[in-house]
Amino acid sequence: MSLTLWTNCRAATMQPDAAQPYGLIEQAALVVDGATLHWVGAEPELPAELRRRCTERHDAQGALVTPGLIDCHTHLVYGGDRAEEFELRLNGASYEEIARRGGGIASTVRATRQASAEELLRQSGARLRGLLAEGVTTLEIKSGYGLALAHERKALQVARALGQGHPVEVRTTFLGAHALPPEFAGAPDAYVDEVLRMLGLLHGEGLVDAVDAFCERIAFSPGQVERVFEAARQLGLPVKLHAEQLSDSAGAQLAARFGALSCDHLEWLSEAGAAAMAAAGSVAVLLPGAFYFLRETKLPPVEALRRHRVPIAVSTDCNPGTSPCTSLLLMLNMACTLFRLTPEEALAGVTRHAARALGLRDRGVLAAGMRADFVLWDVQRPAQLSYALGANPRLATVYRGALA
Ligand code: DI6
Ligand code: FE
Repeated sequence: MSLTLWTNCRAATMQPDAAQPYGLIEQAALVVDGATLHWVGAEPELPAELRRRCTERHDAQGALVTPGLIDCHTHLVYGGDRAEEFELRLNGASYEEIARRGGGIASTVRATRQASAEELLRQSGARLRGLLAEGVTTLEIKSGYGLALAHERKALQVARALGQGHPVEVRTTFLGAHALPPEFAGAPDAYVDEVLRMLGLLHGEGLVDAVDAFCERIAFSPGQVERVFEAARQLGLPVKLHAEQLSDSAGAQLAARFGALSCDHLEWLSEAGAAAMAAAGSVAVLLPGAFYFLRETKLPPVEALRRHRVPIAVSTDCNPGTSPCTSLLLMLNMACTLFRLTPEEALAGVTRHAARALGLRDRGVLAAGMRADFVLWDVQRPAQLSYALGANPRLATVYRGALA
């Protein structure tokens, strides 16, 4: 067994219930065994016998170490962009108006269908590398811009290929119920039938880790979402939901009934919705990039989430229409400035709670037995990660035990 020792660092372990904020350990040492953390603690407490067994040693030169960042909600794989729509909005059109006129998601669906797998891989790879440059080691990628079997398959295959070609673990989510494709205009229930058929086939091909839907006036009704969730349950797949982004449809309560991993957006979440999420153990994924980009004014009910002890995650929502963003560090800042999360809550939101939002129990904190995914930062204190706008103090990423 070959062990690797990292010393001369401060570690924000993000361990819950730790005595120090951020689970901070001064003068920390980490011992890595293959792809797993074997020991994490204060260096003076490192057993001499364990130190002797470390055949490889790294001096972190005073860096701050955090768990690898986890971006738990992205639509990273899509064709084209929506800069033109951005311009329209700045000339007075609203997001909902553009969507009703066949723009919005529908225009990205056209571009995504036109793009070959190679082209999608190229365009999405550039975005992925933006995230990796800031220390992301796990990310979720949703389909939902194909909206037809061949194109949903293509997007999910590209997502898998991105994971294979980069030092990152990609979790795929089938979001067939994202928007109504033109072929099914006026026939949403028939499209939901098609969503169920696609889900069965794509799951059979090993392309689906979870199932999501967009529950909204401009998308799918709670009744339609429920059919998708029933199908997911039959297949043993976890669900999550784009809920209460533009209005309150009680999507959170619906998702909670299916034990959802997370409910995402949540600007219009009610007290009852927060209570239902708490009872179901669902994570609240806040997406400040979309809030900012749409210039929303209705804030997610952070106080209610805290009161109900709903874990809060933070993510980019990387997508062409409402959050063309490949910076999770910027989202930390926005979660603090716009939503008033504390820097500690924000960092937990892209580590421990983001892992939970993906149903992953082997990462998101630095502790023995967890995956050896961690980031070395050139900062003194963890709050600097959410404080700066546009800085990238990452020094190095260790992914599954190896320098990435
Ligand atoms: N909510 C969003 O913010 C994105 N999808 C969703 O369900 C927007 C997608 C887009 O406009 O392309
Ligand atoms: Fe989204």
